[in-house]
Amino acid sequence: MDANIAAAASKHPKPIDRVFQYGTAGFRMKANLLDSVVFRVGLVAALRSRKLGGQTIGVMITASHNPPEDNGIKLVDPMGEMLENSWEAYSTELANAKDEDVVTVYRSLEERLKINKDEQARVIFARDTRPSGPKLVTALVHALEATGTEYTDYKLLTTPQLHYLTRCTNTEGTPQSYGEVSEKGYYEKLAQAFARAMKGKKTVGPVTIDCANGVGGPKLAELLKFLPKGSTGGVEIKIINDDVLKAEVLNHDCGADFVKTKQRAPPSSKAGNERCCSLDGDADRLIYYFNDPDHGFRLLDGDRIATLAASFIGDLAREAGLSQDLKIGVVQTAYANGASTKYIEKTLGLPVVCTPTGVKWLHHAATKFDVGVYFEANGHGTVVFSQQALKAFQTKVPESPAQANALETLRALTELINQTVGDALSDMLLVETILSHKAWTPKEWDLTYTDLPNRLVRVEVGDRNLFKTTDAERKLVEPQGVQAQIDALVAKYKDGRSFARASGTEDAVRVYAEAATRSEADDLASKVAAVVKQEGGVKA
Ligand code: G16
Repeated sequence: MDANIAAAASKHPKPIDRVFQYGTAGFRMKANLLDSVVFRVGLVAALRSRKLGGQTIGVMITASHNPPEDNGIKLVDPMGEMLENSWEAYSTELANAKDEDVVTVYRSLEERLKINKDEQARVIFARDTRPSGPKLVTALVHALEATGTEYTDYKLLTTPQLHYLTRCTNTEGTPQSYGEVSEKGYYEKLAQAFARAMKGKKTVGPVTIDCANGVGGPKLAELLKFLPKGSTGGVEIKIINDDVLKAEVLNHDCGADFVKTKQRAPPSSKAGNERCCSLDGDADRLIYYFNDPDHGFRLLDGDRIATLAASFIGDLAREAGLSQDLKIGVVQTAYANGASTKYIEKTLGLPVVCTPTGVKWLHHAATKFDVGVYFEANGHGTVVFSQQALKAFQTKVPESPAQANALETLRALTELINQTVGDALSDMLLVETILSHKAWTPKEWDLTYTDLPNRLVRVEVGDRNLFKTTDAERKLVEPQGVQAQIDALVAKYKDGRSFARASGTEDAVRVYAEAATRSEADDLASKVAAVVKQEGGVKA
């Protein structure tokens, strides 16, 4: 096998002088630099599967919200979660090995991690619609074949579909079975759960969905075939930005990242005051918005989806007589609007936990609750239910028809929500369900609390790795003295808050600022950005 790996590795040489790092969501960069990385991640996937007794590992080739010329790769653990943290370092180690050392590092990891050489490795994989995908798949397949790994190529999928299939594959035929192991099984599960959750309810008017010209477009079109039709229980969906043939339009002037960072609707969106939402390039993020006749563009971001879901599930748990038995909590990051955190703690009366950016951190923290609602402000998130919660929903004997209804809706939600990872399609159906139950237009949703004006700025610096944070990324420890400068700026603004952190998916530092007024938030953001720019070194 060593000779096979060495021969295959020689077809995928590492670019000299490049240092790779497993970031917020795997490896991401210009696609033309990724060939060797993908090959080596394939080797890691084989090792990980064998370490876990031959359980199936998922591999997703995508750069999500990044521009079309980028690509990326990430690994999915057997239950559909992000790769265990310690393995990120092993992936980075193998990705950076010299070409001639690939086999040695592979064997050394096998040795150090006490991996059984005879265990059969299993991997499933998929990719988004980027033109670089097929070539990268070839590199991945070379690694899987050189290591004798059994694999299934699911071709084009959204990232959350790949997470779903990974969990289904590993739980098939067990009491924890997560669903049928097929793309069709995914649509059927979501559609059936939606029909149950919507029983007797109806959505108000259509929802326009911007698919970022990514893989979410064709997959949403497929999902529509399975969704209930008609005025009761159905949802009228208008799809826009679903062109996957023109590579250059992916995430361009559209998509969840565009809407969130620019704080405006995609120029292609013609919707008036009705509900609109945007997915990102691999359909794991969701952002809602609408045009308020009185106040113009209104953004309903990940914080809003979290508060909507937490309040709805909290109400259902109360109606079902389960509120004493279940610990419900919300997980956010430093990007969460201060007003949302206050609303969750003070109005909803629920605890909030803050973690660093990256779904892996939020997901982990959410599993500490019976109902853990986690969303990043950028629209990436989901809800996870503990075994105790699932059992309670199944076994609680209702004492009234209202309790029976609440329990049935809770059970339907556990099926509707993709508990493996944030899933824009599943989250969209969740939001539609909740708005229908509450008979809310987006305006009523928007009125639950008032966001503090905020601004997110992307700052290109010489070396983003100079920026090191602590306290869930809310404070900089390096470069020295920069945090003091930020603190001094923040102190000048009413309700001011700001932080800077290196992106894990782009070569940039992100600066977030919020304050009592729009002009103050903008002013604070640009001043902090200027400090970051000045301290960020000069590009080599
Ligand atoms: C990925 C991660 C998210 C993260 C985002 C931006 O999203 O999965 O958790 O919020 O990157 O991360 P950063 O600020 O470090 O660049 P996606 O949708 O691009 O996969």
